[in-house]
Amino acid sequence: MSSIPTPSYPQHPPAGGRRKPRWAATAVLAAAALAGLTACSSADTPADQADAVTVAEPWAKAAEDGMTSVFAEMINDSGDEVTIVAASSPVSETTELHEVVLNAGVAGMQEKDGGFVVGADSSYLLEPGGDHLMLMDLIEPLEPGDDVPMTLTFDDGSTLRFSAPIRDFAGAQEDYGDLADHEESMHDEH
Ligand SMILES: [Cu+2]
Repeated sequence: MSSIPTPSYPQHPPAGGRRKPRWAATAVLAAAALAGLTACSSADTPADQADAVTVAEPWAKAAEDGMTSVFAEMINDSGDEVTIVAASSPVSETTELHEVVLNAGVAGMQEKDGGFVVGADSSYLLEPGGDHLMLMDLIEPLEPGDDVPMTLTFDDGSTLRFSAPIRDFAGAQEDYGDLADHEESMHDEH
């Protein structure tokens, strides 16, 4: 390890990758995760991802049973990217982070790979026809006028709670035409 071979292609020198190898970034992330786990008081951890995010204009689509969606704008006021990796609610058996994708021209839903990444000083919109929080296997009907308690979990382990008022929503029915298929396929996996 005392000598470094001369690069065969000096016109293509190794770029930033050599100075900041991938494992260094991983180590930093691991350290951040540990810090998040050991420091439980939010007052002591201003760097918590949850503390950087404000949830604006949340709402949930009214539903009798089955599955429905929660929408909001998530605003990141910090200079660092944050990632929402999970969500939960007491009104549903499971909650997933979904995106809408086209499969052979047909809109369908699937879990968002890697979660919802909110860039530094940016916002991330959850809206009908786009990304959303999917409440699956509702435990109780969601009636307009009530609120849905939601919890978001970030990849540093921090959590953010908010309430989503329930609204009737008649738009974007084309999205919900796929819900039956989606629900069936989800149940098939169980
Ligand atoms: Cu969905």
